Amino acid sequence: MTIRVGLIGAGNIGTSHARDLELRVAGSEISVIYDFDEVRAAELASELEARAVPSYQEVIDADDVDAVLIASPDHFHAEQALACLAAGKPTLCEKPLAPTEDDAHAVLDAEVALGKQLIMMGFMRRFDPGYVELKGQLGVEGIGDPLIIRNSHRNEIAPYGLDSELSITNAAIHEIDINRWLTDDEYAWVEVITGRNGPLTPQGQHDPLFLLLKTRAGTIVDVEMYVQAQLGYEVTCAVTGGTGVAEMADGSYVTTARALHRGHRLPKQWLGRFQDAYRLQLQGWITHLETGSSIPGASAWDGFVDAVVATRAVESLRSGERVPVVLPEKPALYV
Ligand code: ISE
Repeated sequence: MTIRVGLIGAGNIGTSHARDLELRVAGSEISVIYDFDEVRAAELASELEARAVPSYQEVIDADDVDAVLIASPDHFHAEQALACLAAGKPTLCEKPLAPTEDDAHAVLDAEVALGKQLIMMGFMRRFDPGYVELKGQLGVEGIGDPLIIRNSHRNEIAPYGLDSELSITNAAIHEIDINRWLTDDEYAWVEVITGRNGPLTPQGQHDPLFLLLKTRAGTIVDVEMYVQAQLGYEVTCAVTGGTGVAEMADGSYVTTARALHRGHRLPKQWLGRFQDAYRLQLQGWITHLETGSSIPGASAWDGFVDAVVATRAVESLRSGERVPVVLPEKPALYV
């Protein structure tokens, strides 16, 4: 059985997903593609022997599309996810579910009203071998309960131009999600601290940003976001547990030590660092569609909670205050 996937958005990540689905994931192919740039859509369609269509709705409605992959710019995700739910098509939606709580809530409400989980969120770090190993170290058999988790997320240059709020809703949202997943916990509050800017930070913006969060069980989580760091793309996560420490530097790279120097090369951006996570996530999604097993990654509920926390973090960035995180009760559909 081959799952025929329709792609909405043929930019960097959409193109990478499409090639993975066509070439490296078992049981899938790309059948229909939409991009606002018609030439780009047509080129990818001809490379993958798919067809390009002039609107995203035509991707969703196509008879030869069994499932939809949303890889458009962030502010289109909610509208397109709602259209997929209305058509009853399973969907892998790139993160975030929406840049704001209200838009994310609308998608959650629509899926709950449908009574069926059709949306999986593209929080691919949940499939990354480094993070999976880190999570495996937690608990009584490993380093105990997580007490403090320290994260850093650095880009060579801001991928979409520097905007401090986008650093939270587009980028730090990965840490918001992965630390919920690592701890199996929700946050009680978030505070965003700004300080001395880097040499490339434009007037009126803040970079780096420091996010401080505490979970309901009391785990302290911090995130250094530095999106104009120049050094390359680097993501790290270090957990201090009750009885030990587990750290993930850039696990996928070989470390060398010579001439009084220890180090490893850095990728330019995330497609290199997380290529296995993206492929494993896609394979997990396709296998779930083929077998009817439960969603193997982040759900619409996760996408909603992450958007709530990001919205509170943006409020903290604006006000300079610590902001409580309050969530509605988890709908039975996700328990
Ligand atoms: C980008 O949108 C991503 O999703 C990457 O994984 C992230 O590391 C990067 O900072 C974001 O801008």
